[in-house]
Amino acid sequence: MSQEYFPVPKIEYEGPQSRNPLAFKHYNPAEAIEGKTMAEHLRFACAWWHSFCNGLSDPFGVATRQMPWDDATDSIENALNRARAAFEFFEKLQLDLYCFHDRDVAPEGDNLRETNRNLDKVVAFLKEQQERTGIKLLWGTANLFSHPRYLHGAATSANADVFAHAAAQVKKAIEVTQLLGGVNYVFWGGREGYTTLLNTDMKRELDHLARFMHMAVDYAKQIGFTGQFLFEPKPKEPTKHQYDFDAAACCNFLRANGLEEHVKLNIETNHATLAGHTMQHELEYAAAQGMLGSIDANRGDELLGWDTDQFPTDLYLTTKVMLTVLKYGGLAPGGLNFDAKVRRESFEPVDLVYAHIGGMDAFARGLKIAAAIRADGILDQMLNERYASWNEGIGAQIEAGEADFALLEAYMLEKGDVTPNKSGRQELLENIINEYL
Ligand code: XUL
Ligand code: CO
Repeated sequence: MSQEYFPVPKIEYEGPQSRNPLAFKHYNPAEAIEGKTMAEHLRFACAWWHSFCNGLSDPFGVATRQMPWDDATDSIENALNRARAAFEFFEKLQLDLYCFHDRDVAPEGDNLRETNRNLDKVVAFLKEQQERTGIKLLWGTANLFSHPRYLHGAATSANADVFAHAAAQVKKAIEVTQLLGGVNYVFWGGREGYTTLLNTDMKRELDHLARFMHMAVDYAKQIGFTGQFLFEPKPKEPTKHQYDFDAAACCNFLRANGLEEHVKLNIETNHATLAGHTMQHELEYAAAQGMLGSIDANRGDELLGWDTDQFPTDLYLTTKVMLTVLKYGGLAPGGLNFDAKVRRESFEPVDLVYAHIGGMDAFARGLKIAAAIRADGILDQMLNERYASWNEGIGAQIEAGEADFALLEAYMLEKGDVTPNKSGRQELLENIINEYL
């Protein structure tokens, strides 16, 4: 038997009464809610980079994490061991899906040809492991930000050769995502943004980014890749200003460049809060535009102003996320990818197990609570009542496009003034949510 990297048994559902820290208390994959299983609703995915590559160094200190699968070399054997650890982890945690960047799974070589060969070797192993376990790829992506060649960005670099290298890298990343049956492909900005406008031609850079994404869409079509493309908003980090700032900026960019038919959004909690929004705001905005594709599930820290990528454990947050997800009919082919890492002080392999159990249980509870609130119907009822004036009379006429300014003036001259407003009832609504937590 190959080496065991995570010293835990398979994590099973034991129910809310269990005191076993190595069990799910709420995530019961086969349990049906609103006609689908929990596994189908939640579509949990593991993020390869944080889980198996990130040693947890920070600007003040070196890596602390024990990673017994990693010999700190750039060898293929090391990459394969990392993959063995990953699949052991997915199986033990009942994670049906995973996500990766090309450079997470295979080392960069001396040139692009060698790098692609490295990737092919590891991807063949990943395919075998997927076939052995039934675990699938939620999305693939390309790392266009770690290597020094990308210091000015990739598709928005001032250097055309960098654009070309990034294009070649994304071409290959789409190919391996297709080979592994990935159902989405993600574009996160990386260093697509700027630090000072003094050296930046913003218009030119935005045009280049659009051209780049069109090339990806065209290539996918050419090779028959049918996965969903996703654009991931983030307002800052690593650059001062990222072009993919928030859901609204991303929707505008996609529409302005004729990409809205081909690309949806991957919304991440900590990116939403860095942009000064709540996660639910970003989800509602994207979904209302028909652009909600997938979720990177994590959270920030309310006292820290950077991307802490913590595991989500706040039930209020997961409940609100699941209320929006259920309202818009679910996430598939998207999913809930834990784009999260353990704290630098939590350096043992078992900490990654606790982290995922916590995140999965928090979302399972959020799902159950959201479904109970929906079954009760009180929130919907109060919302409908608040907008009741639009259901008939002048409101219905406006919504149907049957009114103009002259008609509304005549209506109001006749009426004299508006009917009194109703209370917004925010405090009562917040009390109602708390009753279900
Ligand atoms: C960075 C981030 C990325 C993307 C994939 O903040 O979220 O990991 O999700 O490139
Ligand atoms: Co992310």
